[in-house]
Amino acid sequence: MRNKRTLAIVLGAGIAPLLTVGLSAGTAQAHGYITSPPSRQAQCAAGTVSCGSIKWEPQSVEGPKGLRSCSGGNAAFADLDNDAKGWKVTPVSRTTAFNWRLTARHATSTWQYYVGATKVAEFNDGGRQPGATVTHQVNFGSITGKQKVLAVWNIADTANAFYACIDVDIR
Ligand SMILES: [Cu+2]
Repeated sequence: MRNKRTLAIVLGAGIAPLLTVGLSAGTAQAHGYITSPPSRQAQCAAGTVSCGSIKWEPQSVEGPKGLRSCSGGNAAFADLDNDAKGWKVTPVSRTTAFNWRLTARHATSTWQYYVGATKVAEFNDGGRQPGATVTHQVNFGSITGKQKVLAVWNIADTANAFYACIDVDIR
């Protein structure tokens, strides 16, 4: 009994600040990222690669539409632009499922996938609100070998997009 009460007090003290943080993050910084194959920010969050603050908010790589960088232009997330950080490369097939986890389900214009300057896939949601998880089947066509895929989530009702880079070996 005494142990239970102590636990309740500890939890009570711990939950209030967590809720406060959770709510402010929910309104200002909750968005989405690619979980599999593991994107660079997912590898940061999992501790696969050691990173700066991106490890706490892998869903927050937001920047103006039209960028082609892994960090979305965020200096605080510059780790993501560094190709020499030892990112784990995932072997994938010519057609591969990319999975997003959305912590805020923003109305969506398009989802785009680039390898270098080549847009290999685009999915048009026409302004619809996506589910909490989204999966796209991406066909790489004649592109093979080790590649850095840039995935872009273009938001319908803001000027911004979310960015994620995924290191793959297409076989
Ligand atoms: Cu958001």
